[in-house]
Amino acid sequence: MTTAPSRNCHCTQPAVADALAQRDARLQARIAKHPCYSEEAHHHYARMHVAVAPACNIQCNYCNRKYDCANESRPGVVSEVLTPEEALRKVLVIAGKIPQLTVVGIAGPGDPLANPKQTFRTFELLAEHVPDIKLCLSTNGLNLPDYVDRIKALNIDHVTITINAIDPDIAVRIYPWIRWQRKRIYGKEAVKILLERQMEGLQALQEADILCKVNSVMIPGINDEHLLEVNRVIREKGAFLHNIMPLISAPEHGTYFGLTGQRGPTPQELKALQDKCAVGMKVMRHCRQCRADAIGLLGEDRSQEFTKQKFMTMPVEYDPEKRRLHQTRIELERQVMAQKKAQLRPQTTQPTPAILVAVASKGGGLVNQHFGHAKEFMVYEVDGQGARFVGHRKVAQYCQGGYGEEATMTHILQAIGDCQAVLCAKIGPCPQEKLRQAGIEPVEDYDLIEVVARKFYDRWLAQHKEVGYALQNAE
Ligand code: CLF
Ligand code: SF4
Repeated sequence: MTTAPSRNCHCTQPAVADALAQRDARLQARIAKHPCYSEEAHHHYARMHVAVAPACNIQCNYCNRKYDCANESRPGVVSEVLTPEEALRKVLVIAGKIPQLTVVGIAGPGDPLANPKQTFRTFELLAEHVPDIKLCLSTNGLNLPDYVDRIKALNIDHVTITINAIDPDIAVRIYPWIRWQRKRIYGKEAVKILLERQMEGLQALQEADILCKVNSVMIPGINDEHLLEVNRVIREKGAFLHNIMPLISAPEHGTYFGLTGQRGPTPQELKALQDKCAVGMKVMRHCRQCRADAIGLLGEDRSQEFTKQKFMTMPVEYDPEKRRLHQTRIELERQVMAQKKAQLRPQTTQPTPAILVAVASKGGGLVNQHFGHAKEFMVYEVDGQGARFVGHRKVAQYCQGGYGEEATMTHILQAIGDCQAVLCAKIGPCPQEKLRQAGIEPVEDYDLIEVVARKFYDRWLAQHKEVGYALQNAE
């Protein structure tokens, strides 16, 4: 049986397309200045964390309770705990000094929702006194279902849940116990409660129209393959973004995994899993596993400039109008950059080989940092279609004031050995030579990352075609 086309068909399809476009535009506006939820925004906007939440209600095997919550932080980092009033003062000081600060998050040092009094008092103060800043929260999820209404009422639009497993048999290898209804519960009984509560929380966020990012710590041999299943389930339940972070475990951190020799993934393993998960949903690759008192652009850590002793004596210069003007200038720059990027048409529709390049950048989406000053390199995958950010690699800074460069170069070569080039604003003759010896091309330039990457790729491809033709002829 054939069905006659609906008489509404032609007029409803554009309407549906319009509605979808409007929904996308609304979504885009919600994340446009959030450096974690938007990869593009992280080149321009800063976040800070206020460490007001010391206690935790679960134990993760990658966490040592002396340090910050490792669900968002690198293990081994200790942050100064603040009262809600101190946190407000800190934000007022820093919002004046860093006008591109758009987000304040609470991510520890324990679990924010295991410290609801301090967490929500802080959010209330911030909502009242710094209304132009977005609020953000990261939790293990155990207490989340109890607080979604309160989160919504405070207009907290971004919530992260760390979900490392959906299968209790796997989760039990990650979490030894939880504290639940005033009792400590161990083993499978504990993880079943935790996983149920995480799913319930995710569902409630979805119903409340709060954007949810899921963090997962990739632990090779325990949950690495299983994270594909986690990805599928959270996608179905409406999570907005999946942030798969590498386990960091070293014996000196004193964590269970560190002491038992559990390794973290290699950058290649992490990228392979992120690539698989990226097929069905947005994947975050620019996470820096920040401290619970992190400040600045992702990748720069200015927390030591604003210790409690320092910020308590600094003047409050918060000025919403100045901040608005500064951010307007950023948005104009972004528009210019977007136009420039739009002119970079794909070089070819034919598949061309993909290569990796390492980029030294201080932010702004530019190649604008000296090789010797970089503490991390951003890694881009480039092919005939364009350049895509795929991760970053922390390195020891090459310039050590004349000492120790040999050792730092060894470390840098280990970190970016799979890249074909380093794109940077300047590089001295000595490191240039060492990079070339390792088969990595040093490229000096100052422009949009995508522009410099494309110029290098075009040269690289032309050379490799020539080599390919020469080899073919030789045969
Ligand atoms: Fe902080 Fe987290 Fe909010 Fe960002 S961090 S609470 S969502 S404002 Fe960002 Fe830092 Fe990664 Fe977290 S880079 S650790 S994902
Ligand atoms: Fe540590 Fe965070 Fe896990 Fe609590 S939730 S045990 S603070 S990593």
